[in-house]
Amino acid sequence: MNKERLQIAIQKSGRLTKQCIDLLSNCGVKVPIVKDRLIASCENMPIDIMLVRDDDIPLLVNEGISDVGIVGLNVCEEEKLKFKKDNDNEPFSICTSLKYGKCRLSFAYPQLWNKSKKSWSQYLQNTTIATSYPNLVGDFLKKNNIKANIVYMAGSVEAAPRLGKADIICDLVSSGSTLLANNLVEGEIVLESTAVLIKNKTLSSENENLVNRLVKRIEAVQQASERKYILLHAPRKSLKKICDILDSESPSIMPLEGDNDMVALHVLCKENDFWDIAEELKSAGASSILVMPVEKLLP
Ligand code: PRT
Ligand code: ZN
Repeated sequence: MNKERLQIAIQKSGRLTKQCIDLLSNCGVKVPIVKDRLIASCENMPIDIMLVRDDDIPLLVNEGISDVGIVGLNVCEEEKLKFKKDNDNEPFSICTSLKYGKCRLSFAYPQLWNKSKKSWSQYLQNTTIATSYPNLVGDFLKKNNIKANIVYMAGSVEAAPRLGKADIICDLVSSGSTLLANNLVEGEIVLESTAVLIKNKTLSSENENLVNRLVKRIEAVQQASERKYILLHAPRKSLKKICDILDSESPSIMPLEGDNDMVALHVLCKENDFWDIAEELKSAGASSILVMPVEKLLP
């Protein structure tokens, strides 16, 4: 392995893979991914991408085999608790949170669970809980003074109550349809998660600089993805109202040749879902509304 190049570990094949590759590519890290290859070398920057299972990423980063990694906060926090238990020191650090891989680690109860008990903590008391995240669940129970038995399952956690392996589960939820299909009801949330960028604690100064540059690029790409560039024509008399709807600090306003009543307005809008705003703008007299994506936004 070439230690002069920054090693970034991402998930080889799973829910985070495509978004990781797209994000890196939008940050100018061009990576030719070759099927079944463990390492892909970036053509235009001193960066190599390691394609591995997501569960291995925290360990690879902690040991410095990989300098940086992208992994779900759920995996990151579970592994952090494991490291702390074994070594009692803080391992890798989180550089920035990403906007994808959104989910939550939640308890889920069978729909017919005894409803006479009052609070969620009473629900959990003395139960058997199946989960792939025993450290996060154990930590949560301890902080809330709950005594329960944790059963580790690597997958198909949602089947545990039906199989008689556990009373309750604690698993990742996004749309909730898996719980519904298994007659389970979501309860207390242990952790809200997105993908995060993590880094080794002792990087060389060159690699530290490269990671800082990468984080700045990621932030620029992520900010841009939440913005739209709007061009529209507005009646001069409705300008104040239209600017209020757009919630913009400083729109550019230009005259329209041969029309004294109308102006052209250019503005960066924070609203990603533009439909509601577009209807309001129309009612306020705006016309020729053009909505464009923003690729990068540098402060
Ligand atoms: O092979 P490898 O070990 O790399 O992958 P993996 O199978 O362990 O992970 P993968 O690809 O399933 O997920 C990678 C990461 O995506 C997770 O660690 C989370 O950070 C994030 N993520 C986001 C999710 C979900 N959403 C998600 N819904 N991971 C898993 N799920 C599963 C969940 O476990 C449950 O089975 O989807 C089901 C629930 O989904 P809903 O939509 O029915 O609620
Ligand atoms: Zn995994």
